[in-house]
Amino acid sequence: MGSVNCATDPLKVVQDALSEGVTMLQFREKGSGCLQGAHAEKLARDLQSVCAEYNVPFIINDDIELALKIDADGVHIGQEDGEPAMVRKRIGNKILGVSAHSVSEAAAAIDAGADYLGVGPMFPTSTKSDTRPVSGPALIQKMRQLGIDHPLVGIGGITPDNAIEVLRAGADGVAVISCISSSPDPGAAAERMKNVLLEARC
Ligand code: 3NM
Repeated sequence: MGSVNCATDPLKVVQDALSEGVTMLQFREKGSGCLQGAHAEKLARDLQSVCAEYNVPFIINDDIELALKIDADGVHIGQEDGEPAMVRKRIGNKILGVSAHSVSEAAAAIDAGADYLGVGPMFPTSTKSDTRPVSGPALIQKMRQLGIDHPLVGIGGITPDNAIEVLRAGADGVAVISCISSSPDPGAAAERMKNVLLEARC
């Protein structure tokens, strides 16, 4: 999430989401009206502190310099954000997540040292304008069938109503922005998602 995704105060959104069981946070300060420079850094540090309270890993999207500066737990990069192998070198043993939209992108990211892959878009989303065509959960299923056993997280348009399809396809988890951050009650939204995921696991 980033500040532009939030219907209410981003810190409160994250506090509520973490208190209801969100297990990892990625700071993604992007889009029109997003915070820049020192303002973005301040929000990152504040969110990092909240994550620390909940013992939840705090990852930064794209901005490797910021991740190193504030000693975040990791970095997430897209296919256009540089070579995963170079990023791995720069961040040492911090968590490295890479977005993958095909089996070949997934295999290359794993070879380069990715710890987990974000696979999407699972469903149509209006949160990110430059997404690839919707792949659907079938892409995750295909990755599993072809022997990819790395942690996979589905992303894009995921809600409590469709999350189960993503898990059934073989994902280890789901990544969401708007479903929680744009909700008038982010805590309730996170709780609903958690319950669906726990049920699916059973
Ligand atoms: N990456 P929401 S889709 C950040 O397909 C992002 O790689 C995607 O937001 C990808 O949960 C996406 O609101 C947007 O749909 C996710």
